[in-house]
Amino acid sequence: MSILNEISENLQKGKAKIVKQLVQQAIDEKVPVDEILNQGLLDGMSVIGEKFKNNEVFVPEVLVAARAMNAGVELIKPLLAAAGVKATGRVCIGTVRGDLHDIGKNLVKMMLEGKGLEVIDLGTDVSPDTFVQTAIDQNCQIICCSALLTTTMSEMENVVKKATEAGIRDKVKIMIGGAPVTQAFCDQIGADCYTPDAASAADAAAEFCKAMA
Ligand code: B1M
Repeated sequence: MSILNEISENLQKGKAKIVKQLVQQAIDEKVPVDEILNQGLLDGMSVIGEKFKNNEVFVPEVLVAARAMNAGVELIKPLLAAAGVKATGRVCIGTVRGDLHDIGKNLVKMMLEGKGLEVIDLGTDVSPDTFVQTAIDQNCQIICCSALLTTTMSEMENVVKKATEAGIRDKVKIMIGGAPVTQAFCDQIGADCYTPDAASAADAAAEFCKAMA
């Protein structure tokens, strides 16, 4: 098995310590850093994403896989910058105003990072102003909003309205999700995309960024 396959396999098993050792070995063996990222770490995370989508693995497995990915990414981050490897897009994400649930939002964040996107995590209880101002200041292609309460999902409509008022609606995609959110609600508020789970959100975000590149 090649070292890149070994990285991918061990990442899928959540073996952070081994992933870190293997990534260091690959660096020492002068494996190109973009290959370590794409064919090792991101490959492993995308397998986990698919399995999560198909209910073959669950939240704990995703969390340990993401921890293993981060252990590897930490080692190659400085090398990626030096090699001029750029993120494929930039996204800001948060749970909407009044809502403190962040487990799903964090999963979406990990899956987005697993697609090679740069993610600005605004945390929870995020106002429409903060979403929109961050997208402007940080040049984000996508705003990702999560909501778990029926009482807070209406804040997503306020994000769409704020983006329109700020004149960035044609430049930024607005993606929404969370347990009470539906496609019908997405259509009703004029957001760009609803996805039911974290892995589909990451797939859709990667597609948007590719189309906007
Ligand atoms: Co709260 N809570 N909670 N809670 N909580 C729910 C959501 C609830 C359904 C429980 C219930 O009554 N059965 C209910 C909401 C009812 C409703 O609105 N219809 C509820 C309530 C009422 C409350 C409080 C109001 C309770 C109170 O204080 N009286 C309060 C609200 C606080 C606030 O936010 N202001 C509250 C508080 C809390 C805790 C703090 C205790 C804790 C949150 C801890 C944390 O997040 N750090 C908590 C929890 C854990 C839950 C439950 C049990 C689990 C939620 C969760 O994390 N699920 C939940 C009941 C349940 O769902 N069984 C409940 C796992 C997570 C992986 O799923 O977030 O749906 P989820 O994410 C999924 C998808 O939805 C999707 O991807 C993920 C998986 O792939 N997804 C996206 C999420 N965001 C996305 C964005 C995307 C795309 C996909 O694109 C951008």
